[in-house]
Amino acid sequence: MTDILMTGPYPDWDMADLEARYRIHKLWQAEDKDALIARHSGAIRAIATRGELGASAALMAKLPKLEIVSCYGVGTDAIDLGYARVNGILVTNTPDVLTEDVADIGIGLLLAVARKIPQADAYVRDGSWRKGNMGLVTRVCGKRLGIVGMGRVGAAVARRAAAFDCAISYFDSRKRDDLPYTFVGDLLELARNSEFLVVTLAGGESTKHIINADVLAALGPDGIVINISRGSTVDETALLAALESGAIKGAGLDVFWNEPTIDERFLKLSNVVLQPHHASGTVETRKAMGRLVRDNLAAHFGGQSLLTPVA
Ligand code: 8YV
Repeated sequence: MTDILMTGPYPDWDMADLEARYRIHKLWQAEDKDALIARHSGAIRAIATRGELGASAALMAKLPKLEIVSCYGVGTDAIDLGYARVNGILVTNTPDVLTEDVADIGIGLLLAVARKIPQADAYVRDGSWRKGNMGLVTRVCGKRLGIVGMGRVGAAVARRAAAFDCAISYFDSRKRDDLPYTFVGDLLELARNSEFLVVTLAGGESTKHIINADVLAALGPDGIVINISRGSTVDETALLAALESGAIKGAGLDVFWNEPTIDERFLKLSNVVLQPHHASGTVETRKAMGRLVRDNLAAHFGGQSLLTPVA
């Protein structure tokens, strides 16, 4: 049996299949992780990881027989791709299958923040409604929506926002000639001309803190930020200051800098809607993600081409 190191759990339906085919070493359950790795380092040929957990160079370096890292997630920012490339370690991820669900949450968070859906729910439950009507909220349809990062998820958010009659502009490292939305090469200009910013960029050094104090100031006091990418893309110190001072109106956040131990200041804010990094967390998408991880591993160990290799 082939030995696989798993950094975190998958749903039962994936675990059952993986455990039937491979010898699985569960890093997250090990009291002494180094001891587990040392015991099996000569046998482990694959790492099955999750987007947020990734695989560091330090971990891969401890596994001399490592051939492949298969990631349950599209984002590979937590995997040291440079180390993998230099050492001939293949990497796979789960693109496409999660795009639509992540985009749904982008729009869902925008509606939740602008229309104050959680507050409205609480208003009904706690009896406030019997004493009078709730205050008015912010419209979403027809507004100017800026998308930061026009990849698969960005395009899926744009398709949904178009159905809300939003005027859609986007910032990216390149213009997408295949899409009808307005390209803005300057992020500050995009923020200045948008009422809502939806961040869908990949994580990593090149996008770290790209949403900074200047961008938030340019978005202004009527602006709402939605982050469905990685916590690293937003300067959280600047975001928290802007939310606390009213320099922006609100934020909808699925991802955070220090997950899952997020900055407690977020919990005190009434102008945010928070999600536990769960944008792809539907049964349908997670089944497809798990299948892709397992199919990539089966393809590799069966001598076939990978389904979704990371370049
Ligand atoms: C998952 C993700 O929540 O795809 C990604 O990059 O971050 C998410 O879809 C995560 O990978 C599941 O562990």
